Amino acid sequence: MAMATALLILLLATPAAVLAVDYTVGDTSGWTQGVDYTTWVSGKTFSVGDVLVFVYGGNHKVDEVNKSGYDSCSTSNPIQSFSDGNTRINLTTSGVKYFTCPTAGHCSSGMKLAVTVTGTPNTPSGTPPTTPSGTPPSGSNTPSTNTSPPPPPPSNNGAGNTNNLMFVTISVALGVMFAFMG
Ligand SMILES: [Cu+2]
Repeated sequence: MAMATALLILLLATPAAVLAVDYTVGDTSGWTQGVDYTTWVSGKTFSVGDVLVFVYGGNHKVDEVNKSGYDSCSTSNPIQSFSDGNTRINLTTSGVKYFTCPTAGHCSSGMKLAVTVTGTPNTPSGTPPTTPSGTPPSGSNTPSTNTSPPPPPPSNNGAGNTNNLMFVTISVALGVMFAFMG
């Protein structure tokens, strides 16, 4: 029973883990100039466990900055700096995360991103987890009007006794089945 419960919990927990979302910043445009990242962010919900993926060419970089760095497009004090062209930022904490491109003029022309991360991991919306049902599948109930099987004849032969018991059991099962159908 403990095993079954563990399996059930695993099954219920798995979809939540799968729902962690990778967000490619700017979608197909990627991390570049000429994309309005305020528009890109709007309508999206970012949760702890999600990932921001920055895809960009060699003349761009990704700096994670604080709010003042974001507001002023300052490149002097980044929290983290990346230039590998394919940067995955794991959103591990809630709060607002700020990113800019430190290449001269890029941030001030709009290459900046502010993402609000909510504290709870993504859960399926509108679909509450299914609870295990206590009722057995229909049709498994045996009719209560059946006569109980006759006791097997006593026998000193162990093998014969087992065979008789099997025969009686099968006969009764068939009888019950036909009675039930007919
Ligand atoms: Cu840039």
